[in-house]
Amino acid sequence: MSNTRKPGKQPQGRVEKMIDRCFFQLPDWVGSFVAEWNEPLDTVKSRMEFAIALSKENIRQQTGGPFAALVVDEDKKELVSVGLNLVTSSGLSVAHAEIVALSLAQARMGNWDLASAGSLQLITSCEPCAMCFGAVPWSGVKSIICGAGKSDAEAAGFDEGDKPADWVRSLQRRGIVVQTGVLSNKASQVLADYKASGATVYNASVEKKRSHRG
Ligand code: AZG
Ligand code: ZN
Repeated sequence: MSNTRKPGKQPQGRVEKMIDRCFFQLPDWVGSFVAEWNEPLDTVKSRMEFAIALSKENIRQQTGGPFAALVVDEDKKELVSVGLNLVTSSGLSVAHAEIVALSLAQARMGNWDLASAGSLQLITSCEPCAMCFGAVPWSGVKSIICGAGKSDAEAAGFDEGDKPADWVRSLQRRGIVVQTGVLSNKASQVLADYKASGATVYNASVEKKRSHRG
C-alpha cells in the first residue's frame, strides 16, 4: 500500500497523523516515596496503609485522582509495582490505579500472565470500578484486597460503572481470593477529603440515559 498523498488532499474520514503509541508513567515523586516507606509489607493491613498513603500523596502532588494500588509478591512479601490513578496527568481514561499497577507488574515480569510469576496480590485503596473489575481475572493475580467501597467513590462523585452485584463471588469462582473493607474508614476518608477539596472528578461527559426500568 502506497503512503504517498497528493498535497492538500486528505483521505475522507482519516485524521491528519495517526498516533502510534501512548503510555502512562508514574510521577517522579513515587521513587523516593517508596524508598522512604520503611514498614514491612507482611500483612494486608500494612499493604493497605501503604496504598492509602500513596493515594493521599497523589492528591497532594496533584498527579491524579484519589486512588492507589500495589502489586505484592505474597511469597516473598515484596513490592512488585505501584499504581496511581493517572487519568488527569496522562489524559487517559483507563489510567486507573489498578490498571497502572497491574500493567507495571506485567512489564516488570515481562509477562502478561502474573500467575506465572507466583502468588501475586493486588491491593487497591478502593474496590475496583467496572473496568478494573474486568481487568482482574485477565491479569493473573491470585488475590485482591480492597479498602474503600464503591459507594464511597460514588459519594465523592466518581462514576464507578456497573459491576455484577455478586462481583466478589464472580472473582472467587475464578479462584481469586477477595477481601473487602480493609481499613475502609481510613480509605474512604481520602475520597471524602478529595471531594471536600473541590478537586477534579474526571467522569466522561456523556449524558446518562435513564434506565428503562425507571
Ligand atoms: C476509580 N476507582 C478505583 N477503584 N480506582 C481508580 O483509579 C478510579 N478512578 N475512578 N474510579
Ligand atoms: Zn477502575
